Amino acid sequence: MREYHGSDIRNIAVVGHGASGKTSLVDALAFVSGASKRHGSVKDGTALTDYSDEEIERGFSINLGCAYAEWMNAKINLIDTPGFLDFLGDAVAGVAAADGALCVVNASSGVEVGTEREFREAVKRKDPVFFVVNMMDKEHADFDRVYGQIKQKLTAKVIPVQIPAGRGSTFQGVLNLYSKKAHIYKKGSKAGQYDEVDIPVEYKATFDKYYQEMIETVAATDDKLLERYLEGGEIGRDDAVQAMREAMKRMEIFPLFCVSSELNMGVQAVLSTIVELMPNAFEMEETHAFKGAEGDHTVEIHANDNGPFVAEVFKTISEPHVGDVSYFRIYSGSVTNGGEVYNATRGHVEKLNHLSVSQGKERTEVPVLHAGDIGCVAKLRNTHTNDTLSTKERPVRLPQIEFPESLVQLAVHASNRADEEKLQAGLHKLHDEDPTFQMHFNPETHETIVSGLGERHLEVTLTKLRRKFGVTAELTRPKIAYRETLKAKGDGQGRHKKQSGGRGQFGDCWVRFAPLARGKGYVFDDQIVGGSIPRGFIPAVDRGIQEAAVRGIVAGFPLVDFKVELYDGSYHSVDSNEMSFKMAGILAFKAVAPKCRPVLLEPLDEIDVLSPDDHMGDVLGDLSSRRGHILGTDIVEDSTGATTGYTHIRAIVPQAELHLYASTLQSMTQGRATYTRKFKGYEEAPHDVAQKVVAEHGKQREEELVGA
Ligand SMILES: Nc1nc2c(ncn2[C@@H]2O[C@H](COP(=O)(O)OP(=O)(O)OP(=O)(O)O)[C@@H](O)[C@H]2O)c(=O)[nH]1
Ligand SMILES: [Mg+2]
Repeated sequence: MREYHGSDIRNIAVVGHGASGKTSLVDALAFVSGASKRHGSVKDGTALTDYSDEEIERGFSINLGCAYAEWMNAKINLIDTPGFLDFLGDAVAGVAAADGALCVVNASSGVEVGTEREFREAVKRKDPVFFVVNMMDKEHADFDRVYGQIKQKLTAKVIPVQIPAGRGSTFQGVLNLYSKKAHIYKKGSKAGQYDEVDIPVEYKATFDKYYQEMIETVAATDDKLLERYLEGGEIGRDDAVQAMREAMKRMEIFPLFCVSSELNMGVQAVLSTIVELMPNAFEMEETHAFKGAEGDHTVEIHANDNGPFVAEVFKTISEPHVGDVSYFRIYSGSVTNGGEVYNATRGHVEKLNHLSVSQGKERTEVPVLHAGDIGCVAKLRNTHTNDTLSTKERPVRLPQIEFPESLVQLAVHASNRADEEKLQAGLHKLHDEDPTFQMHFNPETHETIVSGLGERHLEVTLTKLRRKFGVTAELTRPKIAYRETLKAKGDGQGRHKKQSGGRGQFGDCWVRFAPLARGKGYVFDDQIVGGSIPRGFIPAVDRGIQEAAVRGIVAGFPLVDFKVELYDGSYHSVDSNEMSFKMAGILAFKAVAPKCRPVLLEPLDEIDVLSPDDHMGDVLGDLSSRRGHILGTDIVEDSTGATTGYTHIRAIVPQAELHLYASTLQSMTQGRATYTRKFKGYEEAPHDVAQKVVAEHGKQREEELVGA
């Protein structure tokens, strides 16, 4: 491969709903350009960017994949992203590493949840986007309908530039509004060979209608062109391309194309469009405002080859027999094969041995890579996703990619108890590879909790765990960390006396218990006067009570928020010792706590749901069926004060009712609502809930005893 500089590089993220044909399109683009020798297929498991075992087995993308095409003297880096929202993290990373996005829409199913979600990701980053209606060869393909949906649901600024000639089984080519030519594909051609002809008469009327619309839209973005247009002048191809290119950077135009990736039809025009309309790798410097941190001050990073080297790792994939492969985007400077760089995020030097570019799973070693390019390297010592690589002389840290929050939580257990340690190590590695997969240990329930973007995300992660680390594990519903507390005062005695042959044991204490406010924990108040219990034994009573409190009384959960007053007791000058007084404390707890109206406390989360207004009713209704308490709603406005069609709903909901809430919310709102949650505190559980927990816990206790 020849050496490319940023002005000849385009970095494009391919986004869209699941199964819209993104992976197939990336394969077609690389193949038609000649950069990839065979036309792979998702169905056969040979697509360029779906090469992991998990992807081949399931037939959809899980990891982002990098490929490239060389076209019109430019190198197009293509980042294929997964469409399923469970793997949104990789779509976000792909968009972050690119300078523009190509949003793929299925010609028969139209705009779907993932289309909307991923289009929004690209818009959020202020990158130019163009749409491609794919699968024009399929039954029920309907370009006009999809165009209408994009206009209505995504952006009114969409404008067709390439329209289909025929559809479904009669789809035979594309009409290009710029060149005013038709590409009619040769029947049976595998590589998308076509004849370039004048617009066939049967399409003339449609062509004229779309042409008029496009030229008016383009003219309206540029004062000079508009003037010329209004005076009846002609707007040539080059002028139209130039104006559209600039308008795209300002997000004033989103062009629309159509293709069939499977038949390689319309694909050449997409390649040319990427080169002609998308910004080169230097152009988005201003929009992305490359600023990084050096120590505690901010430094500007300029997109050129002469500056110091700065790159960001946007993806890590651990591959069998290879180890971790880090994919990075270079923002400034150049780097040579075998060169040393400095990981400023972690503070150590890394050597870039076998510096490569990747065409799917094939990696080709290159002598040098320049600013704006995307490269990869295997086996870095200690570098992870979101780390910045720079130089020792100028150790810069770039702002990190903001990954979506992981809200679906499940407990994980190794199927074989002996594998518990391997499980922990494996889960840590998987987190390094995928920041949206997280884990933590809940000391209260003694469970390892994994969180991700969806159930499927967690299932796939466990499949990886089995393949890579040989550990089989299961996912279960996490245990809820209930607690207990007291609702009334009470007092009584704990007396421990044992006489067995030699030296006896004796400890005796009198205590008063009283409830405390939520969150106050445990307070021990020593009121002993006159030495009825010697000073040295008092902490032992305290310890005994605390030990007993951890095991609770209602259903075996820790008892909290209560005060203990130790006000009297007695001792024996020979038989009393610390152990005896600790026992006395335990006995006092057992005697007094049950008299103080003990109750079950349940943990509550405060959640904030961002819901589309047309689903507000469903979301609110569902929250109340989950025993949610609505705190308030806030209409979301944009910067001009106009409504956005979204409302924040704030509510307090018991954790026990939030199991897999993210999935329900997604299906209830076609994936348009999102939510965040944070722990709020504990409240008394309603009677029926407490009864259920007590019954459940009793059963578990029995099982534990039988198993022991
Ligand atoms: N008929 C027809 N089928 C297509 C075309 N493009 C893709 N397909 C098929 O549609 C299915 C989905 O294609 P993919 O390329 O995997 O879609 P994707 O958008 O990458 O899907 P995710 O990775 O799940 O987001 C596959 O079975 C493809 O063979 C096309 O142009 N025409
Ligand atoms: Mg895919």
